Amino acid sequence: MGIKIEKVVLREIRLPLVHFFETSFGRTYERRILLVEVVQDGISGWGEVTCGENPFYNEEWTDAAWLLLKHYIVPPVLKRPLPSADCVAELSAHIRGHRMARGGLEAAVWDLEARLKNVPLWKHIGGGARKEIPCGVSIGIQDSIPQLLKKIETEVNAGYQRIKIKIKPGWDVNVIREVRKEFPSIKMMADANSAYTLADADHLRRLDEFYLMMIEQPLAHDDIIDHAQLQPKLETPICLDECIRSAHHAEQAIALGACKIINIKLGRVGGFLEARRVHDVCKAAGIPVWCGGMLESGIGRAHNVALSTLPNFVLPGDVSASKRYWSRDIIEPEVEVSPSGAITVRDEAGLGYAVNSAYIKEITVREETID
Ligand code: OSB
Ligand code: MG
Repeated sequence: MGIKIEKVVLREIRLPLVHFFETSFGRTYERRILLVEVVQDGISGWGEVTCGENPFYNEEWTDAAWLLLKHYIVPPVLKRPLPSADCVAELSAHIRGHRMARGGLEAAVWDLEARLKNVPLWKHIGGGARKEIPCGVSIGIQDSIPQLLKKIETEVNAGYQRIKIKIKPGWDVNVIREVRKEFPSIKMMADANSAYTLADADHLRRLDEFYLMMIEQPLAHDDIIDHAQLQPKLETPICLDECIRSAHHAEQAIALGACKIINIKLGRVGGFLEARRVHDVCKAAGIPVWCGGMLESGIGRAHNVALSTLPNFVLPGDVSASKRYWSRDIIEPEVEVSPSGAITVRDEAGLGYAVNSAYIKEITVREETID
């Protein structure tokens, strides 16, 4: 069965976060999310561009992604027979960077194809290794340590299987020590979002005594080689996030010993085709992976659930319940997490969740149809 997309609708929605989210590169109160709807024969596939509001996590941001989609990414796929969703990534492969913008469209076409075939997206991408997705949470930098301890307690009581704490210089060893004192046996990790340099190696080594599962992306966003220098100096395994934008980067990082774990984000690598390639490279090398998050709305969250059913997603990811982020999500039902800290995979076709178009309409601040 071929695909022939009649039109693509771009929408920007505004969604205020229930609680601000702070990383080493800044604080977010409200998300500006681009949704991509691809339509064929009256059936819609949905994608989400997972970039931030500012070009701080990587080079992408909401306004740039809109222009990229409109001028470069959407036109080549329109009104043209495509053998399968597998072929979409290639049509924008000449674009440097901007993988989240590319991935937003690519994921929408995977959803569309799954719906046309009437199969769940997880099955369509070759997943299905588990029906229960183990969940962790990512907790941002707080105004005080007591506030952080309180948040952690809430999430541990909710059943989440591991706690990730954002760190930056001045909010790291001192904070992790207090958390460990209070929670001696939880599975815990730290994410620095590139806030350190190799000159901080001795400082980062002080985290070893807290037996973290891993430290995520301590060094520069584009520097695999420095991570390869750092890893032998630490007992704590390094997990790469920002550095891994393709399967080739994963191969290089693994060959150099730059990490022992990789976080896969669907958008960061440009969609399902490349995410699966990264997954396969890691699996062959014995490197476990987990699914990262970008404060997604329900649509991106549903994609992440599907991705997390591939066999090598063996560690709890950052895919957690909708209600941690939004007072109301744009899908129905919302993503829910069980008291044992897992999301049950759904069997409906495509995303497995209904997209609430009426609510999306209410919170849309701009919309453009490309046909
Ligand atoms: O580095 O994993 C990250 C959020 C925005 C940008 C980067 C990151 C994050 C998170 C949040 O850690 C994960 C989530 O809860 O969606
Ligand atoms: Mg990260």
